[in-house]
Amino acid sequence: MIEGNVQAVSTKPFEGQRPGTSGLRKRTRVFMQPGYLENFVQSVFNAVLTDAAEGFRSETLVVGGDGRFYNREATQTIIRMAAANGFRSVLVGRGGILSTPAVSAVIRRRKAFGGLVLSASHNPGGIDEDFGIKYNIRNGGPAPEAVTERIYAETQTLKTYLTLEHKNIDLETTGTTRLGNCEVVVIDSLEDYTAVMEELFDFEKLRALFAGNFRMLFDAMSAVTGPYARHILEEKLGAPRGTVLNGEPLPDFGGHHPDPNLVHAYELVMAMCSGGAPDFGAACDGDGDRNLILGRDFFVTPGDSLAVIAEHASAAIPGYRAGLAGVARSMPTSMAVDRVAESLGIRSYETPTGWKFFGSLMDAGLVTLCGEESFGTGSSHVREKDGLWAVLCWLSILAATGKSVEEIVRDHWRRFGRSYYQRQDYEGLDAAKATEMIGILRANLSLLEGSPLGDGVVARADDFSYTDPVDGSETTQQGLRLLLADGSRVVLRLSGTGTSGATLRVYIERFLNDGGASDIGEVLGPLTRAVRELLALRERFGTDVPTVIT
Ligand code: VG1
Ligand code: CO
Repeated sequence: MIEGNVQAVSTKPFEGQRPGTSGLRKRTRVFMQPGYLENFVQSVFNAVLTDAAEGFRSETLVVGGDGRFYNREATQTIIRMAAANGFRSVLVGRGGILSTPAVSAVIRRRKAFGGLVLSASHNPGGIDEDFGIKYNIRNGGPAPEAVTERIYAETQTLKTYLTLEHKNIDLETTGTTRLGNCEVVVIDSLEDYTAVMEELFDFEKLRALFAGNFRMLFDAMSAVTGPYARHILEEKLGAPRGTVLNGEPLPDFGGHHPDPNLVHAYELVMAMCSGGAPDFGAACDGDGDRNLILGRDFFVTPGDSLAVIAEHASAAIPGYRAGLAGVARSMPTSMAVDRVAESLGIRSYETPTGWKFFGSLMDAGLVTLCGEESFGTGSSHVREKDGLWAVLCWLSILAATGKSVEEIVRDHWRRFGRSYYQRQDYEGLDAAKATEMIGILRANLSLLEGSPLGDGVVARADDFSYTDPVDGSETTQQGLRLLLADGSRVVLRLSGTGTSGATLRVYIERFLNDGGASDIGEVLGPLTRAVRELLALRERFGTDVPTVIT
């Protein structure tokens, strides 16, 4: 029996609580409506109750977020609801703070039942910006689609949620508070994550790197990785103070997009292009699962970064000394890593967009490394993509090879050839028109086969669907693919993480075994222009200029 004063509060379903690519993301004010967050959280609990052996009585829930506006209030609400729903314990990051990979690490190391991550990731934060919540399962990874669909079904019929009356928990100090039968433990947000990094990487060697002339800049973008990066890079590895820029997590991320790409991480990009730039630059997103890798005046695309890490992991990183079981990438991600996998004699799996599809492959021991074109890289050490981990991978490769970032990538291109690759985003489109456009193209895909596109010919056109090789689950409509006769590709899909309007993502890739010497604009130009015409972007939306190119 739960002590205290559990209350069943009557509620009515809210529309639109279906989790997208990565959890439920909405405007913050939408989340702040009475009952909105509560309904979703109760729906999660209802949906996963049958996965718990004896109800939640012997189970632990992890809660943490990226510190954005409403993080603390939401954390207090979830603590009360978890206690009322009978959880044995709730582990909360101090200050309500846990990066996404840290949530995954805590769930795994402390054998928790699952966790709730409060974040809208790279989306801006603030009362007029975005908030989000995502449920992670026992393996530490995002709930697979079968679970998110169950959650969504619950949101549509929910009548009551459970909570109890209790004053707010002090989130600022580590320690334990009892709420009825539930132990609420405020934990050090950095401890579990740092321990995992120390298991994987040779901190001695990295300390020696910083003890020499090597210098880096890390931009935490006023988001969650600030404390993690300061602790690991500056305190543990001895990088000079000031290595971490924007290291204080702010509820509105200083008014910026915490999205580590060439557009939004401009402060870092400028520093890396200036005279006297350091050897290495990196940044992470709002919740710490994405990464940007820069050399001196040199940008490493996420697809190349994944391929380079795969190429060097076993030689440069102790945690991967035994080699890689396999690799996986989301379908729109460049095929660079496939070539490395081939040379290593391991398999490369192609999954739909979103980290939830990698979990079953990692659990089954089929893959060690995974990556997405959207600045996400990770491995089986947790079940989320992991920004700082990628930074430590690069530091390890730099230390092991003694080469510069640019030399490492150019060596890679010489050995494997280069996937010239770009993602062109058109944000803020009219959602109905965008959906209609994709629908028309989907219906006419077969007509495109055999017809010219830019300077090539479409050999095959399809709508990507995926059957999970481990559990057999099927996922359809994951992106339109135009596969050209020369191996080039164009992929088109609509974003599943936005909160207003639609974002069209156009992914363009062309492989050349030219040592990487060509100009990317020239290589991709003809296909870029042809796709704009094919989609009649100007006619439909009044513009054919992408808002962000990565
Ligand atoms: C985007 C990316 C996808 C990534 C997802 C969550 O999704 O394309 O690769 O997994 O964001 O990343 P979409 O549906 O908008 O294309 V994160 O760091 O925002 O949790
Ligand atoms: Co993120």
